[in-house]
Amino acid sequence: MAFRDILEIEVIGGNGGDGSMSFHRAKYMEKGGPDGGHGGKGGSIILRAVEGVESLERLLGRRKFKAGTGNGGEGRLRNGSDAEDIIIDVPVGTTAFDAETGKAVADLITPGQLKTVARGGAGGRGNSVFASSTRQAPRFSEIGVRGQKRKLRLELRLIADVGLVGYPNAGKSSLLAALSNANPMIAAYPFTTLSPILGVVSAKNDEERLTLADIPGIIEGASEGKGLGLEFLRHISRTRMLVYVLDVAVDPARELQALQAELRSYDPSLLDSMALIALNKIDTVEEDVAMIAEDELAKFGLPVLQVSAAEKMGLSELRLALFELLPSRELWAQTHALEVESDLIVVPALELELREEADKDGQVERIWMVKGGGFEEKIERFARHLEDAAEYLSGVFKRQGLYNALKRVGAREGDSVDIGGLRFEYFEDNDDSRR
Ligand SMILES: Nc1nc2c(ncn2[C@@H]2O[C@H](COP(=O)(O)OP(=O)(O)OP(=O)(O)O)[C@@H](O)[C@H]2O)c(=O)[nH]1
Ligand SMILES: [Mg+2]
Repeated sequence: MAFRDILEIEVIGGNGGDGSMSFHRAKYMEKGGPDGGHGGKGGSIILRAVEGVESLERLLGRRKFKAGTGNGGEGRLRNGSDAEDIIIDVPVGTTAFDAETGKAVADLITPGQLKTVARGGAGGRGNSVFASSTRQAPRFSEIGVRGQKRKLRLELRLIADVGLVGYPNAGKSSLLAALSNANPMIAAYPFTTLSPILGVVSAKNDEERLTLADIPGIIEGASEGKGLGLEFLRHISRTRMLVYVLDVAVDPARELQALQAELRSYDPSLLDSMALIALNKIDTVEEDVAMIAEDELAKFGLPVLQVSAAEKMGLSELRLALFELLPSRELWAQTHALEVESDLIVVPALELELREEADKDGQVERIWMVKGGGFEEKIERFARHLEDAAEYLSGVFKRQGLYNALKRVGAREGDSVDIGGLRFEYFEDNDDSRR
């Protein structure tokens, strides 16, 4: 079975339903008031972290997720219903990146955590809301906002609680086998373990559990591609605690120093993780040799535990230390969670550019091209009844400060304003009431 842990998917939020343009009809009434209801919200695509899934494999076969469109509003003030959100379950430890920008969109590290990755569009408003004393029969309504659409790169990093790191042959797999339910391959030659393996460790009382990850051995020069390289460190970059497994008989202090240098070159924050040293294979040396090694290792400032995976020595102390020292998920997340994109909708910055065009009589017409500021989107929403909505829109633009902004860059009475191809006449904003 291939271990798929990087996957690209496409997520498409549903469009909002359109607002309705309708007028009340009743017997004996010539013309009733506007009664168009609002459109419902489009469905969003949401990622949810679930425990107990170890690969993204589950998602295979389906690469595209599209949420439904909100229902349209109707007359008699009937609002369209919202479309349902689509929830995609992914394993705890999944990070989603925007495939185009490379930015992190979601970092799911605790079970049950949710993150919207493609927003459904808001529903359009019906014509009833646009009625005012001066506009009693608005002949326009909004269309729904388009849903967000993008490609995501999902990356799964095993979120084991504890990661075993060490040189090849140090006895990592032997320790995993001795402490957990896992059955890794163990052999007296380096690079026996070729891909990460997880095991579940139970506390003595059997109430608490933690997961332990065994990864291929690391050697000096791994950051330059020696051995199996550092690729597998990705899997322990999200563990909350490291156990350095060292063979007591082969200069453990030197090995630890080399290991830490490799880890540092991959990701310096790995060295800030909670860690302890399992000084392994103590059955192979005299007691004083182990004591000297332990003293030497003391300078690293980490707890040292003497163990023998083969002879099952010191294992209950090691197990106890794991449960005692493991930082809580919440505490860990405070310092290690990736910075992800916020849920706020970002309005692109307003850009104003003056264009001068000669008309057929040789008169120069000044046109202000407007980009950003959310104005084009605003117009798009009235695409169905642009002419009828023009006066309303002009008022909105004024309230949102467009004309003031134009004035600051030198707009004059008689200039035109072009927003997404639609032309308005610029007028001086003499309204002092809002100062
Ligand atoms: N005497 C003794 N031998 C051990 C002990 N722990 C592991 N070994 C032996 O050391 C050898 C390597 O053990 P592994 O557990 O495969 O080592 P590893 O660190 O997983 O090695 P790689 O997967 O190659 O990185 C095997 O022959 C084990 O039986 C121990 O505590 N005492
Ligand atoms: Mg191994």
